[in-house]
Amino acid sequence: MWGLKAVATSLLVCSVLGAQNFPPDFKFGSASSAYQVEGAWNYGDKTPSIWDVFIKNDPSVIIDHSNADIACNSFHDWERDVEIATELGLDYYRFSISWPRILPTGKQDRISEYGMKYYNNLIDALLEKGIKPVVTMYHWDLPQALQDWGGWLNPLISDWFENYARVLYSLFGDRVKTWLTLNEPIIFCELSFNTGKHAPGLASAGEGNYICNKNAMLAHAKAWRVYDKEFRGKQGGKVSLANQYIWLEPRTNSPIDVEATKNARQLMIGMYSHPIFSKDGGWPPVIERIVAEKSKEEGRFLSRLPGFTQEEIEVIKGTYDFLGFNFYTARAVNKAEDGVDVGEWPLSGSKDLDIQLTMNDEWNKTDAEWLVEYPVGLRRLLNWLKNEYGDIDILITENGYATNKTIIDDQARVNYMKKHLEQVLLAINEDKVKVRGYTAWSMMDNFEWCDGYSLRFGLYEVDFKDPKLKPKPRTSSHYYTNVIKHRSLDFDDTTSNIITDEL
Ligand code: PNW
Repeated sequence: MWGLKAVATSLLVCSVLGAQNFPPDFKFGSASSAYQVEGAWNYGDKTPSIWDVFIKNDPSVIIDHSNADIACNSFHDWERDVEIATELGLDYYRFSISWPRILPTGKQDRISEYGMKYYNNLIDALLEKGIKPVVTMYHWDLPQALQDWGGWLNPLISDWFENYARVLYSLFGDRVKTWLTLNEPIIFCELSFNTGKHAPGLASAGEGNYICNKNAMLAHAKAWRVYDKEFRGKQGGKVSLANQYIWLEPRTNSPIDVEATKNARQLMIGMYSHPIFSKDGGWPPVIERIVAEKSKEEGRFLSRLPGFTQEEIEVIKGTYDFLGFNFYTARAVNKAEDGVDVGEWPLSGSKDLDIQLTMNDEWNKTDAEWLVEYPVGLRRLLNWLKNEYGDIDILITENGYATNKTIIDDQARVNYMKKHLEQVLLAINEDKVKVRGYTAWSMMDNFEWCDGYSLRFGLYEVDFKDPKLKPKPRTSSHYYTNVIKHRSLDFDDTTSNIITDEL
């Protein structure tokens, strides 16, 4: 109930939070990815991606033994997706292009008519509604044809990716002005090659993930450079990548844990950002040194972390027009006691650094095992990034909340979104971090990788048993529509009224 005390507290909260309005040019979007929504896995000349093959080989890799053969049926029902994006009032819609749908061999020898038509339709329809397309080139669905040649472990992948990027710029760059090369390389390198839980499931902890990391940095850089050299002049867009950052804080104030946390941030954030965004480029020096020492102790002549040549460092350094990242969660860091098994996730490098990443009991749990809520971490992260890499324009490319139930009145998601947006506002207004936009993951429930359809992130609910697959708006969709409409967190709204912890 709104007692006097609650009202007073809320006024206090408002004044402490400062202005509740977003800058007039701040942009709001929502996101999806090809594999998670499109379905039509073998339509026309599309060839299988590594995820198609991974699941078909062993359906038990997905918790509910489901697959994404149909998913949200977005390939056939893109008009419905545009309608939802319009209903939400989005400034932009972030979606990804399926590499094997547009280039069935993975190479440039054949461009699919079906693929071109689908993405052209989607892009044109969005633009007609005044919604900008923000396009991810790679959201984990590598053509199996390229996996057969080694995929992310083959150094040639960066050239294959450069060619793929060139195709995308020439086909769609007249209308797409914001590109994200890779989605969360840390996740596709770690989960594919460290734990092996993601396609192609080739666990080789402490090796494969580092090789993938290097190749991913080069792939991103080459795609950015092609744009810069061949397309920027006539197309005038911007290119970056969508990294995954988990905010890390020391478990205790002991100098040992504080030091461990500094190193852990270089592992979690730096390995995918230092080569691109730092002044010096290359690997974070501390990680390069520690992995080299460990490798030597193991009797190896070569570090498990492959080095960059000076030329590679220069190729990668500065390949950004803004900084994009996905934010969901946080971990506490402590130095592992001798002999303690630090576990396999989130990072195989935890073993190299002798650190443990754990959850803090004070952070709210969600239905996703890995997702604990720590919105303050987002503001701290934004400040850390500004200190570490400079005053770069930032786009939050994903942020979202999971439930394992179908639930229309998703107050918990509304709360999560509101608390994160409050921290974004504080970072903009108080800390002067240049956050330019926020992306809600996800526009509608979709295929949540190894969690199948058991975890839901959507602003719209999808009943996957209903052949029509008609999404229903959740309370969070009304809330987000209001935020976008008012460009503020301060509005009177009964459909998405929030009971926050403070009240
Ligand atoms: C992201 N973590 O994955 C992906 O970009 C989406 O495709 C996915 O659906 C969404 O977030 C929700 O899971 C993540 O462990 C995977 O911190 C793992 C983590 C974060 C994001």
